[in-house]
Amino acid sequence: MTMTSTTDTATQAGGAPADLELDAVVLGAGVAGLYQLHQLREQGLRVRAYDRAADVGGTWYWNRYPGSRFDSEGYIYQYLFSEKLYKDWSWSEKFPGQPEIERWLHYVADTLDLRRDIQFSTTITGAHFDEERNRWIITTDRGETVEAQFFVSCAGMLSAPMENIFDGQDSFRGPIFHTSRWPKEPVELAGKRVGVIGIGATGIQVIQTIAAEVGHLTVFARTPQYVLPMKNPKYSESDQDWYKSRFAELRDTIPHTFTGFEYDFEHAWADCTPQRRQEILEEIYQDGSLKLWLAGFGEMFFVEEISEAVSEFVRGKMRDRLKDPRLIDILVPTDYGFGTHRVPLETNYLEVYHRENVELVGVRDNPIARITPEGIELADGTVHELDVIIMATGFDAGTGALTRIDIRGRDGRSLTEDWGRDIRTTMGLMVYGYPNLLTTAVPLAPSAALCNMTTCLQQQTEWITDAIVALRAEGKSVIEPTEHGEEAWVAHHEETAAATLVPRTHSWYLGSNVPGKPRRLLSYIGGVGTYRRKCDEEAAAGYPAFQRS
Ligand code: NA7
Repeated sequence: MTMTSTTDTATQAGGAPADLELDAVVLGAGVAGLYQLHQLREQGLRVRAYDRAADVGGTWYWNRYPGSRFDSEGYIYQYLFSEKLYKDWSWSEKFPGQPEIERWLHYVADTLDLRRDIQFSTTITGAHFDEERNRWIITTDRGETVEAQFFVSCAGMLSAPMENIFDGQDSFRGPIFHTSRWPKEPVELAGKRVGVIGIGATGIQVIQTIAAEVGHLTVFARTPQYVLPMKNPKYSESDQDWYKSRFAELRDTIPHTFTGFEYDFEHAWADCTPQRRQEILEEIYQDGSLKLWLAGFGEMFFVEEISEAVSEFVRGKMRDRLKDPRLIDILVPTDYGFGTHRVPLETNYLEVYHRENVELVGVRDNPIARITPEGIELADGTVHELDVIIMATGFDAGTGALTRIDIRGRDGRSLTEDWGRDIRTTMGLMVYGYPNLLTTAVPLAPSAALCNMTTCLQQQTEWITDAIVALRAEGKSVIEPTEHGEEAWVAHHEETAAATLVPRTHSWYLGSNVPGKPRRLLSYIGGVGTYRRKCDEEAAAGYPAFQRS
């Protein structure tokens, strides 16, 4: 793509001219990046978004694997800043699939005329803060240099795939696909021997979708997952009118609930008889949504015996469907609590394992040793021969998108090194030592885990816009966290996390899926509504956790 009329020539620290000078560079053109670009442009900033992808969509551009769909209701995943933008789009079902979600983001980009300020198929490879001139010097894989006052990351919490993790991957004779790098061209799976590694939210969607199509499916399962059945009704015009008529109510409530969904914790365990508790669990389970996790009994996140009781309820449901003791042993969790790890929704997923052409291989005690030309070899030497391998192996969550870029702040400090030692941010919005780097979907804010992403991303991008506008209005040019401000937020985050059972799990929530990653609960767990209030108070008080000059 060539540069547009916003091109200017600037001079870098080293004397070489930059190709483009901007007020702000936005990293990413997904749910957050599109809205951030729109907001900053509306404020009159010269701004450009960059994305590695060939089009808009972010997560919904990349995750085009079979069965990819929302676990959030479509009508709460939308932007709430414009009633017209909201109402002019109609979902065809409650939990839409990736193709429809991608079309929705195209609709947003078209309606807001965003593409003219997005440079696609471009990877930002470096961003260095020039302390003399208070400018970010940003480089791309196309050899361009862009200079900007603000660098705003909208790179997504789950966008850095764990894709090259097994010995011998290159030796495999067939194709290997990571789910979030699924090709746009159709992939022929019919009749093939397909292996899926991973049974997280992604693996489950893939497995339940392709089982009937492939010749033989081998699922490699390590940590068992609690799952909840999804009820996904198709929407008629009157259903669409119904949810659209709730626009004002949704706009006024969703941003303030504990998880940014339309529902909130309604019941107190202590107030109910044992029979009533079972009735409530059953009622919520029948909703076919994430409600049992995000709007059941809030005490299950804090009190071990309540966690155990709710976990046992879900285990019972899973056992009833699985029947076979061997399947139950591999697939039903027993050593961590329901909801302390992302809960996937599924459709006939457990029943897949009763199919003749599906084989479940437990790799907890007999791990995957390597990939060979023929297939997957386990530690005991067993080889599973395959034609295609699908890696549903997850992401380097929260930090990976930025640590894979060479980002340098004050005194040349490296974000990759800093977060390699300890993952810290100020409210998930900035990092100490990195002036004018504003962040969404990074650790220590309520994103991805226990948050409806669009709710959180709208709030964060709006906070960032307000912070930039306030700074400029006061004739200042630099904002950065104070050391004390960051310390206080990290301490608050830790205290909030430690009060819950969530840090006891091993998953991407804690970064424990990435070798060597410092362990910390990545998402803030004090609640979306509470987080918003704290961010608003910070701004209203004149940004005391930040230094502005
Ligand atoms: P997840 O939830 O991180 O799941 C990754 C899966 O891959 C999980 O079952 C892992 O098992 C498995 N995995 C990873 N490495 C291995 C090895 N070496 N051997 C066997 N199994 C392995 O990623 P998803 O993409 O499913 O979901 C990420 C988020 O995207 C999800 O939470 C939603 O918010 C959307 P493990 O659990 O580590 O034993």
